[in-house]
Amino acid sequence: MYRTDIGVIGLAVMGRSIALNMADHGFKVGGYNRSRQVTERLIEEHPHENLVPFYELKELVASQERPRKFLIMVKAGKPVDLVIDQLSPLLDAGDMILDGGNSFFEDTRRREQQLREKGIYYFGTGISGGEKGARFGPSIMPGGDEAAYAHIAPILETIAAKAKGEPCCAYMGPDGAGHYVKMVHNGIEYADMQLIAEAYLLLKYAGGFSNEELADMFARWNQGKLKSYLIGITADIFREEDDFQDGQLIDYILDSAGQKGTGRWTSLESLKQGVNVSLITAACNARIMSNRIEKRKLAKELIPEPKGISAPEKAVMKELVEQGLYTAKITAYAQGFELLAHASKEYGWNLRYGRIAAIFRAGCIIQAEFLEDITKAFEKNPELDNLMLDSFFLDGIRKGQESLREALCIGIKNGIPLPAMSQAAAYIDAFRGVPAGANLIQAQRDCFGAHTYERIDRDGIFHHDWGQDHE
Ligand code: NBP
Repeated sequence: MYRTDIGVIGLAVMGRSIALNMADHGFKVGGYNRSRQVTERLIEEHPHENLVPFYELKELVASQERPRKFLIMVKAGKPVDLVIDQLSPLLDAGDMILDGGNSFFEDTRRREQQLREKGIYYFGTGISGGEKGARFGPSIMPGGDEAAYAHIAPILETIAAKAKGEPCCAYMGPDGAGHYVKMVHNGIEYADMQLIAEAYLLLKYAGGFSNEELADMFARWNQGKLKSYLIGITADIFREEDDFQDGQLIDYILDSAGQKGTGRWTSLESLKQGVNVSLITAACNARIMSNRIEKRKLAKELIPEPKGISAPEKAVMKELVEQGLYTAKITAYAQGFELLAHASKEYGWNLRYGRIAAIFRAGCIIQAEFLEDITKAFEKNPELDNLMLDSFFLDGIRKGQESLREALCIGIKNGIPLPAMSQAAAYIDAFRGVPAGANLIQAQRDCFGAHTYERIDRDGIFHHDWGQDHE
């Protein structure tokens, strides 16, 4: 009988890539997929001495010593429950199931509790990096029982990406913590991508930069403080020639983007937690607006273009957008990490923010130089309320906010939609404590609903008689 170290259940793009990654690192992997032909195709296309196909779950289970380990890589939602229902009756107390898909953290909490009652350890395991990351080194965010983590750590930490020699995988916290961190990672990814798209709009439509100039500029930015996976691929994208005609592919791609839901989950969760993640929400809304293709065409005819203003010369414009983008990026990460801090308290997870930033440094979509600075900020102060209060990021805001505001003025005057950058400026202003207009809102609430109000000159709760007409 062939012995395996771990079973991978679900051999589509992600499961196949992770299974091969494990096999490359010397782990004996059992591969199982609901549809037999997917397993057969994998073995035919990628034969590997450490990867063995199984066509019956009970045989996959029998191939392991206890505690057995299984990584589920199927579509999030009902399929995960169905696989658990088939697998768990075959297991013993102490065995482990890892869900490596993009499951909703509340589902993970429920499954973890149900399986814990049977003595089975369940790990909601966020995996980022897409197909390439999964194949050659993803960022991995496992959440579950801390003591049991020791059994899966050798496999996960070996196959994870490495940043300065350290694995981009670490124990996140109990039950849904790993999937929560992955959800917020994806939310930040939405904001990051939207900010880059807005920088592109500003440079192309107000600044008049060509694709070649943009490619060079992004490649240079990728040497400095904006250095990141997303900036790097964006530089390459601007250079890519079209497959069908002359010119770059970017100019032939439809201006409408989809979403799978993790950004929306982050946004909904933030409202539940009472945390402002306005850049992530703006990024979700920007994709929603981009989908209204026919309505946008119609409204373009109806609403005249603004008169517009001239942008400054290219060297100045480039600098404004670079600084503005960096400043806005700080606010996006500050919001995302604040949401993690609230969730950590709410769910009792004891998340370690510096460690989270550290495992985002390689393997995942938001990997960036910048994350080193986030780790340092949390090392200096593990209880840091908001990244913008750390001296390094505060300095970034101080230096960059004027550029952000100027870039926004140019964009808004020229009718360029900049929802995420606008939210960054609004967040900085709300954060720095300038009048928020809430005195008037208190007055309105007291006027129409007798909701009472508080005063600046004395303690207590007050109600004013606003006159009968307002009742
Ligand atoms: P998909 O999300 O496309 O799911 C396909 C897999 O799910 C196939 O193996 C399929 O089996 C299996 N499956 C389904 Br659908 N229903 C099932 C059921 N009732 N019982 C058993 N298996 C079932 O695969 P993926 O793109 O590899 O992604 C896997 C997970 O990783 C997802 O949660 C995804 O969100 C997440 N993720 C994906 C990426 C990415 O870049 N693609 C990145 C990060 C995370 P079949 O072959 O029999 O239909």
